[in-house]
Amino acid sequence: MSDLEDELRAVVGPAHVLVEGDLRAPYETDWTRRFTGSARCVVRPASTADVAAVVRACAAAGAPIVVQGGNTGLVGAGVPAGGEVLLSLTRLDKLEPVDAVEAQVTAGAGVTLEKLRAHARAAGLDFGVDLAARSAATVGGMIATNAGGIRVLQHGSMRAQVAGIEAVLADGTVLTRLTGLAKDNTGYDLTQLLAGSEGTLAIVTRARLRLVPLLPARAVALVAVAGTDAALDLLAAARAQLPALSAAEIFYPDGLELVRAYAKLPAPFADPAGAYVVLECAARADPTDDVLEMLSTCDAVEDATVASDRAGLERLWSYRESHTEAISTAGVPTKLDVCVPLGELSALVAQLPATVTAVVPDARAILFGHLNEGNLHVNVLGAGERAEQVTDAVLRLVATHRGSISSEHGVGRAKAPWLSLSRTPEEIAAMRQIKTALDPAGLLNPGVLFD
Ligand code: 2HG
Ligand code: ZN
Repeated sequence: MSDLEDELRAVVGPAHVLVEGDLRAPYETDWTRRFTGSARCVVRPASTADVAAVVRACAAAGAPIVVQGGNTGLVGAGVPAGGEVLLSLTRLDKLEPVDAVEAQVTAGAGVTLEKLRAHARAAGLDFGVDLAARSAATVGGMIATNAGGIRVLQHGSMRAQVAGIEAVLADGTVLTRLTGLAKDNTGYDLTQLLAGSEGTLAIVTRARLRLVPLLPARAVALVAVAGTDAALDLLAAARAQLPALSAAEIFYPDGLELVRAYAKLPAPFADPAGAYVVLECAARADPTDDVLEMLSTCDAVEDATVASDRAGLERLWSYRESHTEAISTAGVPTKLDVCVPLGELSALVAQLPATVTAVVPDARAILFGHLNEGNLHVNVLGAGERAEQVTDAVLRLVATHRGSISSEHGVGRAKAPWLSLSRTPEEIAAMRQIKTALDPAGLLNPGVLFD
């Protein structure tokens, strides 16, 4: 094996440089099975110093790098296109003690969301971002993609939780800014620049994260409504009347059918509905009465079921959270993650099925997502070889509704050809200048973000 692999072995130890195909394989295909490519080798550093040494060695050899966290990304940004050194950061899993006065914690890039959350909760606090892939998704990947999830309504997305960052630049330089000062106007905010940069500007190795109050009392309502317009009426009522509102999600009958078959769940209501909304309130005292009162006065509600005990919460959430897995069991989906102003959502939902079948008559689009942000996950089953044409048709439709072609999953490789539907030529040129300034040789995540 070449000099570079030997150098990498000297940095991380021979056991953590994987060159054989079967050892590399789990890192080379994404969760959806749609994106796959072979890496030159997989390297698993255990510290920031290791990452810096690995990057220096790769830079000297001119070897491109693809960075991977929990490999739960959905836009092909964390798997190789072909021939890169794959840097897996899951061994950077150190969690420092919670700072209860600042309500902050420093976490390694490889810490999973589930571990971070348990750590925060053990200290009487909580983490503000939550998403279905919590057992595998990592802090570094969530920062790199500016992950969203089900609590954006209450706490904002990942970037809002990041108070500081440590990262390795493309030449191996380490930037460390982990103090987490509440006010700090001393020039460019490099932390926020890296959040959402999809591993194209630097490699996040540690982060200083904000924590939020732990709200132990929760009430969840699964609500049947006539369709998207009624769901928006319900959302408006919930936003106006429920200060403790922490999540507002939507799904439709075809998604429900897949989820019921996959998760063996009963029909939630006696009669089918046009759409289903999950509302959650989180507070220090049981918010159930407030939820019931809002539901009883909102005309959009056709039927509803409410739970506040742990098993009931999990059961109602599973109708929404099982969508991704249920869809993947039915086939390899073309995943689109779009967002439109709420005033455009109904029209988009109405137009999507015909937009998809105009390209592939047998394909179908399963829609679900984060109602509060107008963020729809459009999962197309049956697109086959025409996935690109379906993507093109849907993303162009979204652009006509003044929407974003990627609401929370990022651009990755999957959406890079369509970036200009969401960003102006001037913005893209400025973004490219930043990329060139920080990674002149284009070694970090080539092909991600920019086509
Ligand atoms: C979710 O909201 C995730 O559940 C995954 O963002 C969405 O599978 C998807 O398309
Ligand atoms: Zn989502």
